[in-house]
Amino acid sequence: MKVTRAVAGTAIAAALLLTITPQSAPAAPATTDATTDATAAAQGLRDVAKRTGVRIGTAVDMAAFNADPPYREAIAREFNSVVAENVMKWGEIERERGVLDFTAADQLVDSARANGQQVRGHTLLWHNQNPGWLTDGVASGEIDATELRQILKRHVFEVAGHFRGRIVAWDVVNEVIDDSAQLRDTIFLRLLGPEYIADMFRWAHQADPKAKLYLNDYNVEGVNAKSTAYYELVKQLKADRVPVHGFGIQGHLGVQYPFPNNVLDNVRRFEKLGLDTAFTEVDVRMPMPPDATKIQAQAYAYSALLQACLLAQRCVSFTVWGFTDKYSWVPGVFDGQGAANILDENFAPKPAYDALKTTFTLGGR
Ligand code: 9MR
Repeated sequence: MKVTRAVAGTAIAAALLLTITPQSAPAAPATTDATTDATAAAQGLRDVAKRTGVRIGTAVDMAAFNADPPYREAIAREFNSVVAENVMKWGEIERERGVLDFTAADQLVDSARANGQQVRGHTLLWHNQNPGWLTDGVASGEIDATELRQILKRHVFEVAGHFRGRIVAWDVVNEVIDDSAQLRDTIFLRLLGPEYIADMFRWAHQADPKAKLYLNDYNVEGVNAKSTAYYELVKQLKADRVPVHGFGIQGHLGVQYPFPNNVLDNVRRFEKLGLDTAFTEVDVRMPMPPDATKIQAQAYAYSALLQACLLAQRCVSFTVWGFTDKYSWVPGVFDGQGAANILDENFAPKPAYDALKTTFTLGGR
C-alpha cells in the first residue's frame, strides 16, 4: 500500500503513519499507556474528532437501526454526522407516483437531532434506485423531456423542501460522470442535456438556501481523468454562477488495489475553486477471508484518507459507508469480498477503527 503518497512530504503524515504501525510505536511508561488507553477507549470517534473540526459520520441502514439496539447505540456513541444509506433516495421516497413517504428519513433526521448529529442528504439525483414509474415512463416514451424536467424540478422542491433547514449538505447530483471521464449516459442527460446539472443546483438552492450543495462520486479520490473532469465541470458551473458549494469524494477502496495517487493535492485543487470537500462513503473492502496483512492494509487506507482530510483546509467531514461488517453492501455486490468496515460483525473495533482514532488524536488544524 503506497499510503504515504497521499500526504507525502509532511511531517505530520509521517508521524501519524508511524503511530499506527504497532511495530514502530515508541515504548512509553506502562502507567501512561494504561491511562491513555483507558481514556481513549471510553471515548467515541466523535469525541476525538471534535477538536479537529472535521465531523465523523456514518451511513445508516434504517432496517438495522430499527432492529438492532447495539447498532443504534454505536451510531450515537461514535458519530456526530449521519447520512441515510438508502431512505432518502428517490425510489424509496416516491415509490408510487405522487405519494411521498418520508417516514424512515424523518426518523433518521429526528434521531440525529436528539443525538447532536448533523445530517448529510443523499441524494437528489442518481441513475440508480429511481422509482419504477419514472424509469418505465421514460423508457416507454410516456414521459417526454418537458415532463421529465418538470418531474425532476418538483422532486427537488418536494424533497429538499421537506427537509429544509435540517440538512447541512445535499449530494445534489451523484455519480454524473462515468469512469471514462464523460458525463454519464442517463435518462437525465439523454432527455435534458448537460444543463440538467446546473438546473439541479439552482432548484436545490431555492428549495433549501442554507444547505451546502455537493457533487459526489467514486474513483475521484486521487488526481485522475475522472476527478479532473469534475474539476473542469466545477470551474464551468462557478463561471456560470451556479450555486455549487462542495465536492464529495466517496472513498470506496479495496486493499487489493493501489492506494489512489495525490489525494491531498486533489482535495486542495477543489478547495482552491472555493469549494468545501468531504469524504462521503469511505469503506475499504478486501478479498475474503481477512488476514492480518489485509486488516493492517485496511487500517492504513482509512487513516491515509482521513489524513488528507485533516491536512486540507476545507474538508468538513469524513463519513464511513456503514461502520460494522454485520451490515454492508459490499458482499452483495463484489463476489468474494467483504470485511470493509471499521468494526467487525460483533461491533468489536478493528485496527482501522483504532487508526482513525489515532489519526484524529494526532491530526488537527
Ligand atoms: O449501500 C447502498 C446499498 O444498500 C444499495 O443497495 C445500493 C443501491 O445501488 O446503494 C448503495 O449505496 C451507494 C451510494 O448510494 C452511492 N455510492 C455507491 C454506494 C454503494 O453502492
